[in-house]
Amino acid sequence: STYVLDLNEKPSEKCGVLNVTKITENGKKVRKNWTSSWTVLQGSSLLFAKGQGGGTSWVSFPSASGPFPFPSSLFGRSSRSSLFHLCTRQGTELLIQSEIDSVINDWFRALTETITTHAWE
Ligand code: I3S
Repeated sequence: STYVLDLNEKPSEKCGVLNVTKITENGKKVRKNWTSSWTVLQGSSLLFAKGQGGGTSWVSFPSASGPFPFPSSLFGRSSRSSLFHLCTRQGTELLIQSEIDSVINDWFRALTETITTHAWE
């Protein structure tokens, strides 16, 4: 689904560039397609920019539901390090990765907080 981002609505909690791929969509396994994407965490939505400039649209993953799997569940999912696995209630699973350990650790912390905060919404 597309989410129209109103930047005046609320300041974003976090933004930056991450490598992202879906591994499952609506419960079905899909082929990985790693892309580097401008990513914004706002409220309970995680937004990935598609396209650039005036043509930017946003792919939203609202209602991300925890708990995050333990790192061991990443075994066999990717040869990349510094990544984590995010599941949404809609049955979409993403792998989120950065070359920089501290970057991925910060995102993991921010998303864990978001999921905890919005768990009962
Ligand atoms: O789980 P896989 O199949 O080892 O994932 C790799 C593939 O998705 C590959 O694409 P092709 O199947 O089109 O070759 C990607 O280029 C790789 O990046 C994937 O492996 P990593 O370990 O980077 O997630």
